[in-house]
Amino acid sequence: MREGFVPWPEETADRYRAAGYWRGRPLGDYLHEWADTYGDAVAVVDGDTRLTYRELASHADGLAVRLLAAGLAPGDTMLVQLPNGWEFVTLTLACLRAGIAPVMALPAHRGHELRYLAAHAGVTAIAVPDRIGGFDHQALGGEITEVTPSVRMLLVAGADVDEKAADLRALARPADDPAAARATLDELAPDSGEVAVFLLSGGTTGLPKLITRTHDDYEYNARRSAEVCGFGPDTVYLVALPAGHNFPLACPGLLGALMNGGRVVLARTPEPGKALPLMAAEGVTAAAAVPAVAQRWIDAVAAGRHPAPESLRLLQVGGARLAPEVARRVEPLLGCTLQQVFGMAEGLLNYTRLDDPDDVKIYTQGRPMCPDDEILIVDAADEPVAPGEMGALLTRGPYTPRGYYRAEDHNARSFTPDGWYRTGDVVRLHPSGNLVVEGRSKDLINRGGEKISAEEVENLIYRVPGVSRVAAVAKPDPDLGERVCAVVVPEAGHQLTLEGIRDALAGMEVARYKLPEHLVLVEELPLTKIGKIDKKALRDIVQ
Ligand code: J2J
Repeated sequence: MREGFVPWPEETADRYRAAGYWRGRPLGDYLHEWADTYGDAVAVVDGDTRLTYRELASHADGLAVRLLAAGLAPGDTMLVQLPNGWEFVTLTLACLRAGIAPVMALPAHRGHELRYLAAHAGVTAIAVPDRIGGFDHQALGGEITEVTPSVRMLLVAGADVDEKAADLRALARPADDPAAARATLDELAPDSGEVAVFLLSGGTTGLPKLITRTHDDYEYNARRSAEVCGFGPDTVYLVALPAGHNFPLACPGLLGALMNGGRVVLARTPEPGKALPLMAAEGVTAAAAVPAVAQRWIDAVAAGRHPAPESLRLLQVGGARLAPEVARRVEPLLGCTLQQVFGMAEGLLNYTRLDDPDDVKIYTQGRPMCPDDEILIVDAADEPVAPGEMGALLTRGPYTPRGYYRAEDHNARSFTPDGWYRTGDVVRLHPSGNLVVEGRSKDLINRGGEKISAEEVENLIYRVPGVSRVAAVAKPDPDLGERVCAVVVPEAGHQLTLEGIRDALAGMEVARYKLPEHLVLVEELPLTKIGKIDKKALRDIVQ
């Protein structure tokens, strides 16, 4: 077992195996089973590129054996920062085949995030695109390769690959001897209890935490989600959110679609002008969106800019609070079933069911997908609240890990001694048995589903000259739900501006979505009785 991974207790693991949640097979093991079952059906659509199930398996095998031939080994870790495209899907499957665990970075991440992730996970390889828009990801990948001693390989997906890098597209073709490649990979198959992928935590700490998802737990995550969502061979699933997010990856996501012989359609952007015509052209039946995206799709249809895609049957919405006024418009305007999803990369998934009554679909965030998901709603003393009262949500279950990777101190705070994960969400039980998310106790900003740690932003702003004290808080926003607001006490004689702070952070190579979008200058920060910064008072000030 990988050092730094926190296992489930043995008796609990036995129970999950006996109940059939954990099947004891690594995820990569399923690839050829899918290819044998669905053969020439199209598995992946990315612009003009279409891969059948057979092609997907042979490309992934070819890539996997070439990665191993280049010196990577089972048990290695790879930092993956790729946009939504066939290369992402093929590389992820190749990694699963070879027992290399991808660390799912976002295309929006920059040097600040990537350097830390590469070092913390001790990655041996980095995969990036050549460029996206004006940004040279290849150059940044090269810099990180140089400063991270463990990195042995830089893979670049694109038309313009430097000599120093390996050309991902060229490596992702069938092996010279497919049968031998398959046999080698079958032989090397990792144990199903090993880490299959590392997801990034929404994070409340100064630095993002890595979430270990094993082959056993992640396979169940996608399989059970697909069951709840009714995925089958006729499913055409749109990946419009960044594919490395848990939601579009495995809830049921692209993995859930592939497990069932469905088709995965990759969109580079969720913009209505691109995503809605793509859905119509490809006959998309199911899609996942954050509320901000769902709202834009609904508005575009309501304004007559695009027709609702006729094929769409299911819209999953999650990642942030969905206002009932928006929820109510989904079915009439988009002509599909709304499913609310209250999920987390740390595990627990709550879904409203497809046949739930309207008031459940509109006013609740669903219920756990697994009979063995345990939930507790507790007060400040960790005592259960009365049914229907608000409280902090704790959870354990067959796809909720017992700790973050290499984060002992933090784990002591985020998990109880009995292994309950403290979600940081404040919820209440609806009479229907579903959960309603009422708020959160964790200190983060949820910007259109993208989670930003207040502490991380504060630490960065403290490095800006002229800042005496700072607190980052969420400012409510009609489009994104929340945006980052920096409340700053300037040092005497310093003129601070929002632009100046944003430029300073951009200079530290911080992902753009984390930069503050509002600035409030104050003479002092309000404190609680015990002398901590009073975030609640600040949120009231910046409303
Ligand atoms: C309110 N808050 C929500 C919801 C998540 C599916 C869907 C979402 C995520 C995700 C995910 C919410 N209403 N419907 O991984 O597989 C907030 C909560 C939660 C946090 C988790 C998936 N759905 N949230 O958003 O790891 O605060 O996962 O704890 O990014 O998002 O964030 P994340």
